Amino acid sequence: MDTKILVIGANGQLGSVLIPELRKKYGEANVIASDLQKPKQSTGLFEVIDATDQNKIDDVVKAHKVNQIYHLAAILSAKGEQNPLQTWDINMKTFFNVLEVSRLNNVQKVFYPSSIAVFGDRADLNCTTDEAYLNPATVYGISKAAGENWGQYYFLKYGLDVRSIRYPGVIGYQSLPGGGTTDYAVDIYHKAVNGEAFECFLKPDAALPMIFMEDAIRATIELMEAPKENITVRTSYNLAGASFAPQDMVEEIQKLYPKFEVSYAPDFRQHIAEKWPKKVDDSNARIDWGWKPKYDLKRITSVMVSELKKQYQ
Ligand code: AKB
Repeated sequence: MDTKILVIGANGQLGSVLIPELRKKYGEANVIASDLQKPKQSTGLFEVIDATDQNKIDDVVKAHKVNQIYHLAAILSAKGEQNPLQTWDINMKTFFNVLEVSRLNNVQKVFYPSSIAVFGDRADLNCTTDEAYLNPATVYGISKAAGENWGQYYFLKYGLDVRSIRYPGVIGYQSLPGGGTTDYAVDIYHKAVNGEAFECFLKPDAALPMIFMEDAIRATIELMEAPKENITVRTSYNLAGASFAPQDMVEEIQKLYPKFEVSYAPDFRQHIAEKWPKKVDDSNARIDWGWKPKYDLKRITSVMVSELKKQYQ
């Protein structure tokens, strides 16, 4: 049977890069992008889906004989704090809809993105393991921790093959993040390349786990392609790329732009960052499906700068 993939939340930071990769791998006709609106430059199959509408997801899954769903739609950590109850409703409702439609239509695999936001100050934040205690401090983190457990529940109760990664902050030149605590790590490169000063909303030493987009996309596809019997973690896998603080990025960028000016004005996002891991232990991902990152801060900086220079020329 052909793989038929539906990506929900395809216009977001991750989705817009994942879609072309999936199409390269599985064929243009086998990957359906969906989101609240069709993007202007959209090519390939696209369906307008509001993921709070279970019937709409169900119609699309039936019409295209979808057998894999990547559910990327969510309100992120910083934006989520502006309206906690709405964030909970949207993040949970959309995932329940995906789980139910998948169960009722015998969808084979579901991908659910979780986050380092599931952790809190009761975990060892210096090197956080998969099994560390979860006491998230944001509504986004609470919804992701609940979602991980619901994914595991559907696996245990109905045999639905739900797979999940706890993403660190994702850094890429192709798309912009929206509403996260780690967003500064993309914005900083845009400012540097444009010759603008940068004001950072975290403290200079606020170290967080980060990952380069290429690594994040490769990890996602590798996890989804791993043999089912290798998947021992049915909540969510920690995934490490590189860990660093704003001051480390600034140092690296200033090697290329010595005049790059940075000031610090920590806001509520600093409080969120303080309760997140500085570094995660991703041993299970390495053992179970062979995960290994390729990009450290130096390499991320070099690719970000050279790609953004082309964009801004
Ligand atoms: C955020 O900052 O909210 C996200 C995340 C780490 O899940 N990038």
